[in-house]
Amino acid sequence: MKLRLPLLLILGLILTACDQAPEETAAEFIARVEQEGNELNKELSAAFWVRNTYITPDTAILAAKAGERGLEFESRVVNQAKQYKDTDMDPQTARAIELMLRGSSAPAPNDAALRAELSAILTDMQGQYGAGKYCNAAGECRELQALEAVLAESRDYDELVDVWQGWRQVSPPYRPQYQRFVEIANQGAQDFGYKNLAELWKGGYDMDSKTFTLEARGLWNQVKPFYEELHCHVRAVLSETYGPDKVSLDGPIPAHLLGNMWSQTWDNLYPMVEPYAGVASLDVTAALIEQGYDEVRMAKTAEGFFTSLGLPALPESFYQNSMLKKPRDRNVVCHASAWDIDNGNDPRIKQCVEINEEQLGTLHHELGHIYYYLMYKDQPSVFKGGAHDGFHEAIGDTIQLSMTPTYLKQMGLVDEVVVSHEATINKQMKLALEKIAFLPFGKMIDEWRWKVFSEEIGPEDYNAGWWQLREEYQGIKAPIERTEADFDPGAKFHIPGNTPYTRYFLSFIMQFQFHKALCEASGFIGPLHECSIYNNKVAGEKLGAMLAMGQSAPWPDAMEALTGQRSMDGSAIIDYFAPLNAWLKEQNQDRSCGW
Ligand code: X8Z
Ligand code: ZN
Repeated sequence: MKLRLPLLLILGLILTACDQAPEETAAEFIARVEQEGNELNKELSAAFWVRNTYITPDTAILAAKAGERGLEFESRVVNQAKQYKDTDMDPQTARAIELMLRGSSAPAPNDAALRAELSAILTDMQGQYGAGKYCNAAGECRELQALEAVLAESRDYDELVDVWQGWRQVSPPYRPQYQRFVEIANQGAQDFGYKNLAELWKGGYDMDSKTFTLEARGLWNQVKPFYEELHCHVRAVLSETYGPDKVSLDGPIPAHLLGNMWSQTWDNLYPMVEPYAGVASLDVTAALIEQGYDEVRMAKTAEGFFTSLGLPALPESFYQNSMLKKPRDRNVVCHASAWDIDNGNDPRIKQCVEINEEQLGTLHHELGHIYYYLMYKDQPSVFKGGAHDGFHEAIGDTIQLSMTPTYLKQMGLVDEVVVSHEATINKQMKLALEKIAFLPFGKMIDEWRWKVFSEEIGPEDYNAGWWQLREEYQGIKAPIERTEADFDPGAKFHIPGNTPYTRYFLSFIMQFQFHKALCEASGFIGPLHECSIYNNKVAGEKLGAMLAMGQSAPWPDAMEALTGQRSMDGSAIIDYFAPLNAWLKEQNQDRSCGW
């Protein structure tokens, strides 16, 4: 009896302690996470950078271990941040807590063994993709970029089939790992309080996930009719080229004929579909080669656009520490990426640069990420990030919209600027094959993943579910029979890499809004496809100010700062392409479109 009272008292005290406010204030908690996070980040980026630029079993061990520590940190931070939810905080602190609660694209489960497994799976899948090669019947082995070049240039139907299916042999080995990844990452999402990983991913846009789903669908519906016109015309040209037995005029297009490994952009078909043959040559690749450009000069050319806007020069370390050239003697992850190492002090890109126009474009894309890092460098870590992930993807692409014939002439990359209706249609066709063709692809990848994460598509239907969406959105089909022994989604970088993809869909819409706003700020009057903001400091200041906000405020604030609008809107991209849209409608007049 004597013992009981004190025991109850102690229990009572413990219970009261748990009821009380957390020991740290939210602001103290955020400051501690900032410091711990910065330390950890340095170590993790070192491990991941080395892994990505040197794929070996040893670097897999180091990266997986580092990833595990990152997940442990994330788990701790999110679970602690939960205590502050719905408590009284100043707006900045509340924003910081809200961002912490979002978790990452592969959220950490509470269970340590699961975290270790998750990290190991992701490291391994990425390595397998990065080291992927296809050896054909003749015993000739090629890596992804060489295979992509065949898709881009060859017009030999059977050779294209061979290379298309050959690359897709990379992914079946990790199909079981992907399935396990889905299980574990869903557990992580649930441990953070989400229904599944799809809900977590859709929760990153300052609105509830249902509203976001509708928002994205609305944007797609805005641009879909234009895509259907482009599809109709390209299909007709392909049918003429390969014959109606290979490309039928009322069905989906065989995926391997579109000039790209994933049929995501079709600009490599430009020579085949050029509306007015020979009017205004746009062959930038030839000029780059002729003038002896190398990787560094290509990067400096891209940097030159950003500095012309009044943005800072890249630090010297950028050129020392980036990987701009594919090493000859080891496996690396060639898919281009930008890295914010050491809090904006050591930004780098990793890209297997080849001397051509597409890669020059990608360099601008990557530098868009780098300039975001540089501009939000002084924000606390929790606010370092794009206003949303689509903003981060849109910056470099926005700049590319200013690479008009006039700009290219100034750079000595085209000979003459032809001003005529025909030249405009040609130029717009080339750009639409990149930007409009991409839209349904940008949309369908995460349609697939959202369904996989919510278990609407089960592991036994991964491939069938994929091709159903490929047909529904893009109007394309596999050139040969596919079965569940294949894992075609896994042959696209962002699936084993677990990078969310809706960001690119949003970016391709928003970059035209950004371009329009920056052109207006620069004082440009005229059709937007003729506007270049090169050298314009007013536009540069406006862009820089938006970048410097990072993710410190909900994205509509950043959108408003740049464009005056508070929403994403497809009318800018549609307006931009008005001349081509009219031209396509005329071409398609007597055709039956759709699939
Ligand atoms: O992955 C990228 C960038 C790196 S963030 C090179 N992009 C997407 C892709 O290649 O699939 C840029 C556009 C779409
Ligand atoms: Zn990017």
